[in-house]
Amino acid sequence: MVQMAQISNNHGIKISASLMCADWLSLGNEMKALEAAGADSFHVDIMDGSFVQNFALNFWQVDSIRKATKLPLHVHLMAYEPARYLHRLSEAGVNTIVFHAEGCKNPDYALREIKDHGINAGVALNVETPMTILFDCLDLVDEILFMATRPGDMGQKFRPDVLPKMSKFVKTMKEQGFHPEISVDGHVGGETIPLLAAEGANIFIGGTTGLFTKDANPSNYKDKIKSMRDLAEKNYKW
Ligand code: S6P
Ligand code: MG
Repeated sequence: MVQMAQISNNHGIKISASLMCADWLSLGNEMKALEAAGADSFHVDIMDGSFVQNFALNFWQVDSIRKATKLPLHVHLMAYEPARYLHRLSEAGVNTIVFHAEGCKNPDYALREIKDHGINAGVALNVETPMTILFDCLDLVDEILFMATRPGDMGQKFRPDVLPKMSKFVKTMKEQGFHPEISVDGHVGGETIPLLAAEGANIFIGGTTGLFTKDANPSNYKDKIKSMRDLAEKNYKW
């Protein structure tokens, strides 16, 4: 039975650590340190090499990651026809699947499939993608992920045009009485978090800009997560 997205103001600020950007030669230690430092979830990027010209994590790695933590796994699926991957991701025990609307002929169907597996369902939008792509299925969306860079890579420049896009979207959501979680991925850090939180974002994906910075190591993850969270809490508006 599909659950409809609820109207709620209580999502809370969440900081999700993007594992693609962690030190893969010591991933177990990285995950322990991030968990102890207060990360709310692990962001798991999955790419098909076609929707984006890159590969990130695979199913076996997700299985291992699942065994290593009780924190929620927040999957960002950058792939054509995402419904093909849902069953396997469900077996791996992930908590949220966010897929790209641009790679999907029928977002409505994919959202229902995810929810039927008991998993939170989200849709990611590239900066260029019009919101109208979602208008038939807003009631099914638990989360909207706004890309603030091009999907497929870390370490890119921030796209400021994501801000008016979020603003327009939030206005529409309010008019229609929906309040999905709003996440942002790409160049999320000290300079951008205040702007994104002010547009209604409550989930911040920590990559090379805000969390896995050049000076990052397990002993300073706590300070980095705290400073991301403080900035978000101070500036959050809905
Ligand atoms: C990129 C991917 C992201 C990155 C990370 C980038 O396609 O979806 O999740 O792992 O978030 O962060 P940054 O700060 O390097 O842009
Ligand atoms: Mg991502």
